[in-house]
Amino acid sequence: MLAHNLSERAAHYLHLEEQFGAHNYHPIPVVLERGEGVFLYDVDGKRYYDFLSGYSAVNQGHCHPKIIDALITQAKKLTLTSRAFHSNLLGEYAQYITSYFGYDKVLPMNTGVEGGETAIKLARRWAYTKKGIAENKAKIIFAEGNFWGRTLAAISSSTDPSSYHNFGPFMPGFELVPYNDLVALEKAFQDTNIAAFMVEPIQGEAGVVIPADGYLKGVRDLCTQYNVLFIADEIQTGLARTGKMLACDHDAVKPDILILGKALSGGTMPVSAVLCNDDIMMNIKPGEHGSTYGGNPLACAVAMVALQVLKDEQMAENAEAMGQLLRDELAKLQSPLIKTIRGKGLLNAIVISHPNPDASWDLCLELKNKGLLAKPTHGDKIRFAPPLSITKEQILECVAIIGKSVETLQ
Ligand code: IF1
Repeated sequence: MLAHNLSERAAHYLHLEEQFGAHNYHPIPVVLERGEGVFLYDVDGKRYYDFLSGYSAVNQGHCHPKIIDALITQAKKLTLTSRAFHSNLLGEYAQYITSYFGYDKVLPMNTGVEGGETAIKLARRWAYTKKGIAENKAKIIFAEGNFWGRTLAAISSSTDPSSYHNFGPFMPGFELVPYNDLVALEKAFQDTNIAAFMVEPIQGEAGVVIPADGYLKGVRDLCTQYNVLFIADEIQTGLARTGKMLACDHDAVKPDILILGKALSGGTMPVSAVLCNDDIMMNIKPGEHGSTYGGNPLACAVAMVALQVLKDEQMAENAEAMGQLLRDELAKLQSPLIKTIRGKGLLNAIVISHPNPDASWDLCLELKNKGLLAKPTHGDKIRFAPPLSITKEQILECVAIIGKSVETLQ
């Protein structure tokens, strides 16, 4: 069943996708062909505000000129050497990013989930070689409601059946505690075989779930006290999205292992990175971990510019200010349809209150008709996460679109 009120051109592309592509997504019925800054344009030239930003991979705005220039320039020169040989850019990038975030070393990967897998392998290896946990006994703790990707290890820690059902058997050595619960975490740390606690500073997929002030500080202190590694998954919350360069910065805590992805390339190609100090990183020896594309010169060139743009254009500060404005203006709508407004910086979500279970989907269709693209997550929540370059006038225009759309639904 294809979506209604689509143009011939759009329907044509949808049919192709429907017939020849796996049905592993249920997209909003819109066919996009161009992006620029905060805007996306469909195949008929209609303009939309992008309120998803590629799940926070496009923090710098679509096709940022400086990032694209870096991509094109390097692509004409050298794209991939493999790690069988050195490249000039890997060393330059490694120095740049480790100095940017304050860690001894970086292990470059591609997708976010590869970053998570790498962080877990580093933590297990540290547990055996440094903490003295018996071989194959190391445990990693995750928070209920976590999401860190789609690999078999990632879904082994999931509490969402749509992520793990009928994909078993699962990875052993993973345990769960409630999110935002320091008492439960300390109880779990009584087990001397715990290698690490891997956690998102704000749970994105769960619907922008923000822990209590001080939670991350509590995690940091407990991990230090019990000699457990604090792994922060900042793949979605990092890189200025929540109003600070890292979401951990809100609590002024420094994780032992930092995982970055998504906007690390400004939405141009998969680039992820795992940062930590030598006492953790140097336990993996040559030939014990890697990837074909990890640390490729093209990714290094793009990532350095993507990171520099965040600072040069003060995107964290803008995310802080524009996020506050967005939440304040949404509250002024006083719509009975909007039960909750929550977020930090420009990672926000509304929770819809309506008897019709399809209300959040219908609202996203209405938003699309009025020129704003967003998508529900977990039923009644709609994530509002535009690129961090958005201006005050654009925020106000988007709130007007949201206001008109909720009125239509009411
Ligand atoms: C999908 C969700 C978001 C992530 C965090 C690691 C990864 C992700 C905090 C893995 C990826 C993406 C995956 C994509 C949709 C999107 C998503 F809805 F799935 F959960 F953003 F919230 N850590 N999130 O959010 O990074 O391997 O994808 O590069 O799988 O549908 P990846």
